[in-house]
Amino acid sequence: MLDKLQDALMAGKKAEVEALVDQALSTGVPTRQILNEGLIAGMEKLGVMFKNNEVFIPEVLVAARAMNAALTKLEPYMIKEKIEPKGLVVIGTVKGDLHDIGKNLVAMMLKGAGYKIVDLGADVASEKFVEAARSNKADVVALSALLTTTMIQMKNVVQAVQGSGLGVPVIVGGAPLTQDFADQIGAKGFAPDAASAVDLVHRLIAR
Ligand code: B1M
Repeated sequence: MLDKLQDALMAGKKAEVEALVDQALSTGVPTRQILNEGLIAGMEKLGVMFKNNEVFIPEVLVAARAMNAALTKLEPYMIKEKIEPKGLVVIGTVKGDLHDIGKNLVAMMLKGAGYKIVDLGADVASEKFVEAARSNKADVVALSALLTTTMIQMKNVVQAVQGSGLGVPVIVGGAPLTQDFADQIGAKGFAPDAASAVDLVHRLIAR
């Protein structure tokens, strides 16, 4: 049944995913197993396919929509069974930048990988990132920028987070960015796409 769930998720079949989650719950499959061996495993496979250009943004978006519906169903069980998220990531697009499609995709993939996400949206000032990292006890702060004129804002966020003494790593991504730029501004990592962002967060949190 969990293989079927993976397949339905990867195909973005929301109604089928919801029905399979209900069926798994009603036949006593543990919530953790549904989450790890069905949903997260399916999203991981899709992440690899996305990286290899075997699937594209629309497929990932429909799978993420199915994933969100399944997580909504599982949430009360996860709370009851005290299943902890793998970590908490504060994410947002930097000040002056309204592009949020890539950021949303990264947030969805991270959610799919088992992280709790605090999404601050787009056009977010550095102080907001710091406040959210502090109040949510973030493990990672992730920044997105799509404009050459706004990517420089990332340096302000890195400095603000470093200055706050929270010790939270800041990672960056977005079409105009490079690893060199990330190194120059003191970011703890750069991810060229959403699947790599998940790998990067895994590595940082495992440390
Ligand atoms: Co804008 N825009 N735009 N735009 N726009 C670009 C970015 C541009 C390249 C188009 C062009 O000229 N060819 C250009 C930027 C040029 C530059 O600076 N080098 C541009 C411009 C100039 C502008 C305006 C200034 C236009 C104007 O008004 N004169 C204006 C700026 C507004 C502002 O932000 N203040 C503007 C406005 C807009 C819209 C509002 C119309 C719309 C955004 C809608 C929205 O996001 N809600 C828009 C769009 C859609 C685009 C393009 C066409 C598509 C961007 C996109 O969503 N890509 C874009 C051209 C292009 O890229 N082909 C363009 C799909 C998305 C999934 O990819 O965001 O790269 P991407 O995300 C990837 C990775 O980069 C990475 O993972 C994602 C998934 O793989 N990633 C991360 C992203 N964030 C990450 C964070 C991480 C890790 C990885 O954290 C660790």
